[in-house]
Amino acid sequence: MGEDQVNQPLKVLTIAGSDSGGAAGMQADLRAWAVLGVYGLSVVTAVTAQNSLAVQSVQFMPPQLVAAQLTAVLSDYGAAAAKTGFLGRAEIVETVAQTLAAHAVPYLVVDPVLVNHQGKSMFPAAVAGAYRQHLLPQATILTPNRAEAELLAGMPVRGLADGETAVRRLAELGPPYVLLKRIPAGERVVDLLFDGQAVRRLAAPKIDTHHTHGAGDTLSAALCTFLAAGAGVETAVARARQFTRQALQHGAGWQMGGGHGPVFPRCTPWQPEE
Ligand code: PXL
Repeated sequence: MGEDQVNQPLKVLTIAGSDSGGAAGMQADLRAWAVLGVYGLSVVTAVTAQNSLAVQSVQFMPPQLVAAQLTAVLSDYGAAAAKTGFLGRAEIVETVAQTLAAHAVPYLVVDPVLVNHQGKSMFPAAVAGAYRQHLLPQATILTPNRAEAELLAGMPVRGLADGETAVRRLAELGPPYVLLKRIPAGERVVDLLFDGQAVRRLAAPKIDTHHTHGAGDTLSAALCTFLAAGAGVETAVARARQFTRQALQHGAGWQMGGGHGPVFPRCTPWQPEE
């Protein structure tokens, strides 16, 4: 995928944090994009010092530097689609929303990184407020996990019935599509896709692994690619879920570090020419 008629690659943009451990954040996005054969632009919002056990330290970029990176790439390359990941500061969320609004990016995937994999809120409450007020009105699709949906919709999501209410509430904040990920349902996990009319239940078997670091990033990066390439949202979501499932299966066999290991999309190894 990725080459268009005028011989240039499909360009996609991530607005995300750096994960020194290489599992999540922009490293996950750029890796997914290399495997999918598209050209990744990357605006860094924060640098994290982290490994498989914990995020140990974070330094946020000044909002003006985030805006300068965005303007630099969008005024020259442009992007067929963009995604946001780790933004973490209300001022950064607002700056990203304002700067994106000044450029025509056809699709925006908002992966609201707000809660860590232990279910703890990562940032001050004002950050979720900034998403609601500034960024969600511009999103094509919002991809929260259960805890992030609870925070943004302001309601508990105990199961599928709550989830169906939450996706409708979230869509009222702006995004025409909402993908609420990973609601446990017996032996399966269910993603809910709301398209403004109906909620679709997308079930998959649980994959038995602790190595899920970067799964959400990989899913939203893949989704961004398929939207950029012109797939409809439903098809793009189906392909992104499949891509992520394969990356989870691939990473499940690895033991890297002492904790929560990475997902890793499968790719064909490079071969030297004969
Ligand atoms: O997986 C969410 C995520 C994204 N980006 C960065 C992160 C995390 C989770 O900790 O650190 C930089």
